Amino acid sequence: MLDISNSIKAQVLNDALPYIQKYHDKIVVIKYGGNAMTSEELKNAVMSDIVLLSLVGIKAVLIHGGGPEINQMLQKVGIESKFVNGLRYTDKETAEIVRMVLAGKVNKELVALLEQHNGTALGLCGSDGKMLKVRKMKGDDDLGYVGEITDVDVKPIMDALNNGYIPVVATVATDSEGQVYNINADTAASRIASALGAENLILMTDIRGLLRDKDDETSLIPEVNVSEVPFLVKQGIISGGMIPKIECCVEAVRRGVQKTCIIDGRIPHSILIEILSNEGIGTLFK
Ligand code: X2W
Repeated sequence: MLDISNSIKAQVLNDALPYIQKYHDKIVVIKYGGNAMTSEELKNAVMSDIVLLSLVGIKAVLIHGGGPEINQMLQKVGIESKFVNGLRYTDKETAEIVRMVLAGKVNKELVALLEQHNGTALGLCGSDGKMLKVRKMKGDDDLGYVGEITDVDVKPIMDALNNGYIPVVATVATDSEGQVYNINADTAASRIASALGAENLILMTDIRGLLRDKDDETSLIPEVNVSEVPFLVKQGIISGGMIPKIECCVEAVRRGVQKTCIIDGRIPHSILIEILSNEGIGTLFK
């Protein structure tokens, strides 16, 4: 524990005041990816940050992934994990396992952790209250039951927020025939943030943000205007797995989310640094 004097503690809190005021009553969507759920300690730090935001009057919505946990479960039952352009090939059996892991395990664990930090959380998935309408994703490759969101009904999330709950959303949904669809959590967070008219969308992952040189963590690009994105892709600075992630940021900004950022969930309390200070952390898209 860092030994800091009481006056510095008071100064830190006082410095946060303008940010608390700016975000008061505003919706902040936090996407917590499975790659950033590396230790219990980190998960606890993330949950306590979210409880703190909620207690100072910020309407925090937690959308989670859980890719590594799905991989583990598939391995246990002897199904091979297959990805096409970063999306999991999802047959009927895999879709059931994805629902079990995301909505059954990861979602309930995060809710329980928030409760342990004295937050009041409500776990939901895309099927609850018909929140996410999905159809089979179209494209060159057949990905099986990977869902594309056609509509978001924000009522279940708004009802939870207006009743003082922190909504925790697993990104699986069912179609009108009851077929389960697997939805990429970044894409879902982007669509949900837009539909909510969120002030901020934060994608928490296991990288510092967008790096000019992917092997050099000090080459972080702190801010990107979404109009520069095609140029950065052409230059190869945005490549591979970063392309779909950044597309989610661009989409959210285009659909009216003021600020979208990719931050490093491995840094303790990165959410608080991002929202309640002028430091910022990671890469901001606007
Ligand atoms: C993802 C859903 C979970 C997710 C999957 O099956 O892994 C698709 O790929 P992370 O931890 O945020 O990667 N869905 C279609 O996105 O989790």
